[in-house]
Amino acid sequence: MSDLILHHYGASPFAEKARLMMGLKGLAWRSVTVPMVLPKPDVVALTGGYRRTPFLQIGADIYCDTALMAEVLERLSPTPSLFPAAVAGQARVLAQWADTDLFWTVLPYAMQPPGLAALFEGVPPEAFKAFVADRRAMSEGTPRVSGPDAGAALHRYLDWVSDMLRDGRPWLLGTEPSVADLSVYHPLWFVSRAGALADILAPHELLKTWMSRVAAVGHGERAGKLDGEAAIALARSSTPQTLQVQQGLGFEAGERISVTPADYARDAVTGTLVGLDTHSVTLAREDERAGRVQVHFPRIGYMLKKEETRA
Ligand SMILES: N[C@@H](CCC(=O)N[C@@H](CS)C(=O)NCC(=O)O)C(=O)O
Repeated sequence: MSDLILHHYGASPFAEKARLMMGLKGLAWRSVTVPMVLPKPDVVALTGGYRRTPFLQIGADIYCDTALMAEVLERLSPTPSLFPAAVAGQARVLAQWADTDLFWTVLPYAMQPPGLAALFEGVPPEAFKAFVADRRAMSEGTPRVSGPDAGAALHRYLDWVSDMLRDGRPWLLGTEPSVADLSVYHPLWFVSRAGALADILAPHELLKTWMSRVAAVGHGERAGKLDGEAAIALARSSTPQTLQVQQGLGFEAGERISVTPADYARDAVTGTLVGLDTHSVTLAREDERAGRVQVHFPRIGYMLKKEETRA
């Protein structure tokens, strides 16, 4: 039975990136389908409040954000690598651009009326309304980009990515696939599902061939399904790993800390600091349902704050 449990839903682009990471490494994993909108009680029992999709569970350890998941999977299963040595730096930089700028260009582009009609085909109107309200609340305070502005940027971004492929290389950074391919792919996969708006991809033959190559990476082996309750029970019966807090990074082991995404869905997770280095931060928390769980975040993109210790 696989120890890797992916909490995700089918239509999530970042979840598609995570599924492809499993595919690239040929990993077996179990699947928990999470709701697309709040409330997410089973998610929160495990994460302590982080609501974004996907996250990875290994026993009582919960890994948030696909950037961290990539590093964790790489450690567990080094080959084939998501960060081939010759292009590791470029792969991380390109992946970060795709997960932020490209993704936040694609979203307002694909969420224009013809895209929404295709993406939400067959979804009851109440569920659609709930989705719109949920995402509005989730992205409160983040600047809104208009559809036409996003379309203009996307045209340029598609040219940029196509330019990378013009010398006939199979993957964006050369002869081997890397995390960059999966990160650039997932927003474009979302565009490809946006009905008539997917026509923006049409002139880009090299890009489309590359997209088929990435899609063929597949999702690894789906080794079964769990419901949220079973995943929580599994966390409860597991012991989290032992970690260290590196000195000199501004926080001490045992302090009560909150971790909040710096960009959107800014829900804070509060717990006891048990792990910290320049790569990641880990909080331990006691949950009524899940028991003692450790929630891990990448250090980049997450804000740490000392909280008052509870009396
Ligand atoms: N930086 C995060 C971004 C994840 C993200 O934004 N996921 C979207 C779905 S594609 C999300 O969480 N939407 C709200 C939700 O699912 O509740 C990552 O790499 O995992």
